Amino acid sequence: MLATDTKSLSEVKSSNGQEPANLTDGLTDGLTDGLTDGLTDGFHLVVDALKLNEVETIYGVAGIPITDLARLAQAEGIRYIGFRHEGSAGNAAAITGFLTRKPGICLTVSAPGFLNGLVALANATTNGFPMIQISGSSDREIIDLQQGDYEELDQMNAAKPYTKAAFRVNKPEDIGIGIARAIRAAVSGRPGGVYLDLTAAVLGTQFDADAGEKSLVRVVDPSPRQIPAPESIQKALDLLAGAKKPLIILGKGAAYAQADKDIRSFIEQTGIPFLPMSMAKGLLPDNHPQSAAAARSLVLGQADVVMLIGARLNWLLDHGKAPKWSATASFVQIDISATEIDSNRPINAPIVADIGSAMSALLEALHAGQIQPRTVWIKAIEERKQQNFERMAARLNANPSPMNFSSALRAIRDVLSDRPDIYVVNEGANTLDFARDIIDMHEPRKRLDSGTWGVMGIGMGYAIGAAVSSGKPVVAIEGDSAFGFSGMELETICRYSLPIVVIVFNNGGIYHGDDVNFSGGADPSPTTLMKDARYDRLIEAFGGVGHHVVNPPELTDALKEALASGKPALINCVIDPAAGTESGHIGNLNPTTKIGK
Ligand code: ADP
Ligand code: TPW
Ligand code: MG
Repeated sequence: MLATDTKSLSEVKSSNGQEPANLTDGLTDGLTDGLTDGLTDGFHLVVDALKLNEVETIYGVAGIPITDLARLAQAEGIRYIGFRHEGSAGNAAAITGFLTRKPGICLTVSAPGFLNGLVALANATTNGFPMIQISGSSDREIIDLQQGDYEELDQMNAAKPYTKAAFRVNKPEDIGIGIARAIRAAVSGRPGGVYLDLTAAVLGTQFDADAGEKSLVRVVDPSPRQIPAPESIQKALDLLAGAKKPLIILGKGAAYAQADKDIRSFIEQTGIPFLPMSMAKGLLPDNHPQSAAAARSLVLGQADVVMLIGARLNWLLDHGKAPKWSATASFVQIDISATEIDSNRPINAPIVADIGSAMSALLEALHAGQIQPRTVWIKAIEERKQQNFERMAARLNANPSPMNFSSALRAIRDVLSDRPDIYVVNEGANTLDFARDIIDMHEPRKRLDSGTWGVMGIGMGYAIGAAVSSGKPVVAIEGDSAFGFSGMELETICRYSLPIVVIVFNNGGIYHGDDVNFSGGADPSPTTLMKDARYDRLIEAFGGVGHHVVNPPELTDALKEALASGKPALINCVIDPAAGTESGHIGNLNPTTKIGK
């Protein structure tokens, strides 16, 4: 059914034999009267199924064939947040999944809208965030014969390689089971992105209301506990008990698990130093005495027994290999995904379980004094931390003009230090690396960043998802390049009047703003962005407040004012174009030509 959007709405209504007084009334009447008339349709069944499973928010971009679905969801009390690009809607859904442990929902139109959303869905899968992308699709028969339908694409099969699961609903009576399967696939085991294809025909088809209601499924216990084998707990404790230089690494799986109290308890009872991965910062406060973050290279290089809690040994941890790591270290790994074990390095004591169950089993089996890191280990870490704190303080307290990353971040850190409730979204290269090291987090799941892929473009989507799902303020610290990937969502932020402050670290480029065109021609270099761009003026176009700052006191004032207002704001923060380094802190991964440019 490829009627225009308004036509399809009136088709649904006319089935009730009533003219709605206005759109919203009509939709509400349509739902209840449809039932008394004995008829429902795919649109209504999708909304009913989502409501039955306590979906509170849909993030999307409207158009054929899902416009009425968005309208109906809104009319029925699901919050609908309309975006300017599906990538950002998808990112908002993904981060909502991470924060709430329920799948975030992204709604997209067929073919191009679907593909725009797919990057975010793939990113959710890569990061282990539960998300469902629901997309309308065109006529199956025409797609399969490639006869050139409006927005023709075999979406389900396109989605498969990038998702945890991909389903298509071909009959309205299967909507309930399709949504149930999508929810369960998204949140069970290692969470991930799930694609759910709804054909235009399924959405528009009318169906017996009683049978429709009976076809809906309320998912029971979608992410069941995965209890660890007792012997795996014992083995892990034995290994840790024999350690001289133990270390715990907390990853975003540990943050996702929401087992905050037990994780902290285990760390404090054992006295083991811990290192948080970037999105696990704040699980224990960054200023906790056992944090080894400021002695990272020392602890990675010297630990003899390492316990990974919800962290993969991927590139972010140098694959667990020498020279960054000791070649002789033994490993404990807690992960819900059995196939993660031994992925990069042999794991001596795997605990395949959900982290909540694993931590409580560990705490239960742990005897007082059983695990005791050697004093020399703790002292060595403490000394390295002090050295590094001093080095960092020197950089933070310098006051170069123009600002560099450290001096700007010092100002932000000081404003945020008494606002642990604020979410920090962060992307960029230098902007990401410096902010991760300088901005301390004090509460779990408050830092949201480029994650496993190091992807650009999550900024505004994550900020909107966090603000909408939590009702709390968000500060997004963005490289000027990073911001550009989702910058148009400033309009979305202003339209919904969300408490989001965007700080653009404007160094005029990808990595830095002083690169040259080796041809000697007039075009800017590949990494150069507009010099002296005024990003603050963008938000003013939508009624938000723009600030332009060139030194730390101005930045402090602007941020304080923006946070006090609770309104959308953007601070254009001028950073020395020469301050950044190529690829930030991962220049080692950047191949360069040795032959001359
Ligand atoms: P980081 O990037 O912070 O190091 P990763 O995303 O690489 O973290 O790793 C997270 C790991 O946590 C994944 O291997 C995932 O399977 C695991 N995980 C996610 N949720 C849970 C959970 N509830 N219980 C156990 N493991 C989990
Ligand atoms: C989807 C490649 C990594 S970091 C970056 C790009 C384009 C931008 C760095 O500049 P920025 O930060 O944000 O101004 P700063 O402080 O160093 O100047 N496309 C995608 N993802 C990635 N990671 C890239 C390109 C990249
Ligand atoms: Mg930049």
